[in-house]
Amino acid sequence: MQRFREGIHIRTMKAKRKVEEISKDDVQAFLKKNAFVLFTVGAVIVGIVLGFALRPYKMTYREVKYFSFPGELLMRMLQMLVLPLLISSLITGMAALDSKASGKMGMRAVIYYMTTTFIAVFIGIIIVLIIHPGKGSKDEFGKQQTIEQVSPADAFLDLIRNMFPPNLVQACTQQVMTVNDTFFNSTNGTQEVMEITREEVIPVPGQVNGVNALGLVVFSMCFGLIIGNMKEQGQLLRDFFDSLNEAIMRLVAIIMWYAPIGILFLIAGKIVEMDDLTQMGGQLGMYTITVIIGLLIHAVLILPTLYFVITRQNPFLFIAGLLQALVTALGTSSSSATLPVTFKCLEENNKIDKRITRFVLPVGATINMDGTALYEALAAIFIAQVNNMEMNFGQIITISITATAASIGAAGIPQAGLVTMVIVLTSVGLPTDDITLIIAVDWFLDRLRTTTNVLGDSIGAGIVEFLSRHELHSRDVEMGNSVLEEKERKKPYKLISQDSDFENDKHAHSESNM
Ligand code: 7O9
Repeated sequence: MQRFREGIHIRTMKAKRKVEEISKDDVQAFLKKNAFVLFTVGAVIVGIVLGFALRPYKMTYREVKYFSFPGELLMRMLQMLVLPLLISSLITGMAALDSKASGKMGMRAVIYYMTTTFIAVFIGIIIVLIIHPGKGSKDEFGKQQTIEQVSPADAFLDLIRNMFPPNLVQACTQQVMTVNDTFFNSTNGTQEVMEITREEVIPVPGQVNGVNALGLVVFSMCFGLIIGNMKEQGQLLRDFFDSLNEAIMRLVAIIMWYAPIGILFLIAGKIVEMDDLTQMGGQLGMYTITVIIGLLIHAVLILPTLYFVITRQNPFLFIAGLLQALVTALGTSSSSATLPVTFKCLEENNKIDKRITRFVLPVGATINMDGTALYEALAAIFIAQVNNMEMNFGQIITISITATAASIGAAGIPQAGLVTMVIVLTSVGLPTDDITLIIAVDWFLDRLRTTTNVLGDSIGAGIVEFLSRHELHSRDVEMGNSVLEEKERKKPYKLISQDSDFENDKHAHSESNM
């Protein structure tokens, strides 16, 4: 008996030492593996501290611009990669699937986008009605500028026009935007001296700078689908775009080393530049808080719950893998510039199948903007509250539909930020000039909604992968084992390994209890 007890004692001591050793190694491995993430998160903190520390020095605008130059460089590098990445990933993503599988997957993605966007709008409306940040009058705000009117019909037609770019090279740099022009209408044009009788404002096609993402997405998807069905004849093109995609992803890996520095300066520069916080009136402050709460509910409660309910995996482990992308979104306030980092995080940290990310992420970055939808609906009702206008049920429904449409169409509507807001307001007869009331805090809220947008796209990729696992698997079997091998090399989800640790712990306990 005595010996038996000693034996147990020695065994537990050994086990304890082993646990200690493992945890030490684990910490080191953890640090090594997560150095990137720690750098990036550290960059945000240092950026905020540095920004506030430099505020008392009252830098001039020129100095601030020089100061945030390293951040500007990061933006330029990321944007440099977006175009080739978007095109190559969509083409290879579509080519890797047969039309039936891609149709099914596309359906799932679209259903996910629609559901989450509607939920986001709903949260925005509920939260702004509950908190009611627009109490009081408009006099609290300073004087207003006027906002140019836009015709919703023209914006909608531009959206459709942008889907079909007549010149693909131009689509990489410009979008069409219909502008109003004055047209002199003469009744008797045949006479030599024209008599001007009537002045009419007519829409004429114009161009504005900016990537026509929608046009490129439509083209790349069709092109990918075609070369996917071309059998041997399409092999060359498939290999070409596959290789292009791989090369761009390697460039992303290099640029990500620079990302923490860039993000630090982007954030610090913005904090130095911003207006005095104390000037922000009570209503505007309440409005900011309302938006933050709405976005938080969507990002921390709704999306993770949806992920958990569908995949039965820990959503917060999934989000932890995305941290770098989320921080980049916060720093750049552009979900398209974040796209390269989102790809890297999902494919490498979360082990999402490449066929899914290549197909779901670019489309998501273009049409799925939960944060933007939530924001536009919330802002419209806030403006109604500031004007002491009661919105009836019908008007609220109108706002939710236009806000959803605005978030879907944003990438296809030129100069979307303002234009979509104007459309939402005009749809229910709210004064559009009041957009200037909220412009003061827009730069800040833009960052938060961009983070929500990126999170929505990424969780979408996770959910679509889970729902499409059977099709992906049968495709693997069909294509032989080359892809399968790669898949098997994948580490299992962290949750699973944690579960098994838990199992081991349980065994250890039951053993020592014996
Ligand atoms: C936010 F697919 C890509 F990556 F190539 C792509 C390129 C450009 C995707 C989208 C775009 C694009 O132009 N997007 C766009 C987004 C254009 C105008 C407005 C917005 C809305 O932006 C969000 C917001 O303001 O709420 C946010 N800043 O997610 O980037």
